[in-house]
Order: sequence, then structure tokens, then C-alpha cells
Amino acid sequence: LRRRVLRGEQTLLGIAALAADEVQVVVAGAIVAGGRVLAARRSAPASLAGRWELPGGKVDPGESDAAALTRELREELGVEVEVGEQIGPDVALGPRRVLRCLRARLLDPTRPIEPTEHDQVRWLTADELDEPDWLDADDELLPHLRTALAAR
Ligand code: DCM
Repeated sequence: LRRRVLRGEQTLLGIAALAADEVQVVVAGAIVAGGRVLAARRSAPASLAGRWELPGGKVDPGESDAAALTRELREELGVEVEVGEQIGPDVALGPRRVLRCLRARLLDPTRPIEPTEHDQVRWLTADELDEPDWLDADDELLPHLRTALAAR
């Protein structure tokens, strides 16, 4: 794990030297409700299917991070959210791509989650965060998610 994190840090140093429009940001939502965070299991591509992530997707050119996350969560889960602060650091996904986790609050917490691209969703307490088989980048955010869950 330590070697992977260090490699990620070196990649991030490289990314810091790039102009903003040369970096692809992937936003992911930490949807927190009732002391739990929503995890979603990928169904595609085959190489990632079965692994868990914080739902989200790529920011389009000219789009804000918050607008992109709002759009992605509406498309993927059928929910409306208010986007809050970043949780944890940007995590390198590749030489020009980072994962950025943002807090997302459900506008209507009673409305059921209706996943269109994931085959399972799960609400996790802080104690359950380690249970899913997370994507590598999401796994690095877990300590920060745990702190965010404890905060409220
Ligand atoms: N990704 C990730 N963690 C997330 C969301 C996405 O590591 N929480 C990665 C998986 C893909 C890329 O970002 O390599 C783009 O995601 P998507 O295929 O959902 O657009």
C-alpha cells in the first residue's frame, strides 16, 4: 500500500505542473445521510465490474465540478443533491487524471436510490467502510471518509 501511495504522490506532483485544462478531473460523491455513506458497485467495464466506488464521473470541458457531480448522480442514481466541500486530497488516477471526492447531500432523503449503471448500492457506517472491494483510488479516500462521517 505504501508503495502505491508514494507512486500516487509522485504522479500528483507531475499533475501539479500541468495547466488546469490538461487535467481530467473525475468527481465522486460522498453522499452522507444518517451517519452512513453510499457506496455503489460497478457493472462495467469488465475490468472494474464487481468493485465498489463513490459514484460520479468525468467533468466535461467548461463544466464546474459541482455541476458535473450533480449531473452524474442524477443520471446514475436518480437523485438530486447539493454539493459541498472536498473530502480528502485529489487522488491520481493516471498521469493526467485525478479523482476528486466532494460531499453531496440528498435534497430528498426519502426518495429511493435508483441505480442505472451500478448493480448494487449499499449504505456504510464508518465501521463498515473497509468491507467492500473498493477501486484503488477510492480506497485511498477511506480515512478521510471516516473522518467526514465522524464529523456529523
Ligand atoms: N473512477 C474511480 N473512482 C470513482 C469513479 C471513477 O477510480 N469513484 C475511475 C474509473 C474510471 C474513470 O474514473 O477509470 C472514469 O469513470 P467512469 O468510467 O465512471 O466515467
